[in-house]
Amino acid sequence: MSKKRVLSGIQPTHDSFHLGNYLGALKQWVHLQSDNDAYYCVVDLHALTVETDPKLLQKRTLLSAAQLIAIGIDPNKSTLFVQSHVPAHNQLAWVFECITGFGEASRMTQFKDKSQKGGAERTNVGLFTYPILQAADILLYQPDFVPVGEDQRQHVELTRDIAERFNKKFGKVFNIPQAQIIKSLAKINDLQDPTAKMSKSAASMAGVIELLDTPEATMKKFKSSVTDDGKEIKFDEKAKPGISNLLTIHSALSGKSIESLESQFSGKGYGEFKTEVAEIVISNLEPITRRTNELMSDKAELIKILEIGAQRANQVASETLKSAYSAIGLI
Ligand code: ATP
Ligand code: LTN
Repeated sequence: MSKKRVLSGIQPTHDSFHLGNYLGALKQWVHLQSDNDAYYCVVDLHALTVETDPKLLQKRTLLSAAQLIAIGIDPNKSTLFVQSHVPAHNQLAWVFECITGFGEASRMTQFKDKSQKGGAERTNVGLFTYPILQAADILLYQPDFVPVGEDQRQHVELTRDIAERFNKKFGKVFNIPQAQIIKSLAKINDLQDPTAKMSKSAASMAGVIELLDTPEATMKKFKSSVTDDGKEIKFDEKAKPGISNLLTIHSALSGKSIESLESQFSGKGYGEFKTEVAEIVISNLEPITRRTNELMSDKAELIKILEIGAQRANQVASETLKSAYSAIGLI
């Protein structure tokens, strides 16, 4: 049986990915590359919707690619590339913009949220057409599945609608992909506010564990994580959101079940438990940081890896673009 194709993307909007990205999504990417034909893209064009300093964007694009390799995305198994290295993304996005309704795009909740938060002043047209560029990212590679978090379900639905509309009007060019909503075995919450998800856009980074944090910083964040009432190490999201979050993190990294952790820590105090969770996180992150730094210390080599990825991506993408252009009447 031929391999299924998967495609996903992540924005280089921060220096470091966080534990929520890693345990909730990126570990799944690593897992998926073994049995599938995987395409993973650092979506730098999407990151332009947020105002960034050019030097910082360059650095973050490389850091994102380096972290993906460091967590185990193997550029020999997966096609790892940077979105702006494949011009077909913009070229197809224009075609899609011309077959997407204004009302349809206006209904995207991510656009509504972000434009409301930023206000009219900071809302650019790119933020509005963002999901259409995402549809091009996806459909160019004819994937079967798009592994994403729940928040991206609506964008994948729009992608399917665009593909179906195009195929119906102009003949079948696109495979209709399915969203593979990553049921985060691990939904990781903020260590300072364990009722909110760990997020890059949190007001304070004190409860956000970044993959590239130093061991000291990680230890400090765990030690000062919020403490619930009572003394017992028990999983109870309502009564003990803080401890439950730490149990989830431990379990996701150690592979031990929550029940076995509860009995392992029975009779032990919060302090000892927090330290042990911090230690397991540190020992998992240490090789990731080391490998990321190694890759960043030889940027020429890293760029070479990304160029090879871009070549492979360009081959597939330019074929699809050619079919789409021809179907719609561009000579
Ligand atoms: P923002 O809060 O700015 O939207 P984010 O930190 O949520 O950013 P994204 O770039 O939206 O990160 O997410 C990348 C991937 O990581 C998505 O697939 C998302 O579902 C997953 N993810 C993000 N945060 C968590 C979390 N706390 N727990 C589990 N998965 C997460
Ligand atoms: N919008 C996504 C990132 C993204 C993406 C994609 C995901 C851009 N293009 C294509 C999957 C497939 C996000 O914010 N997580």
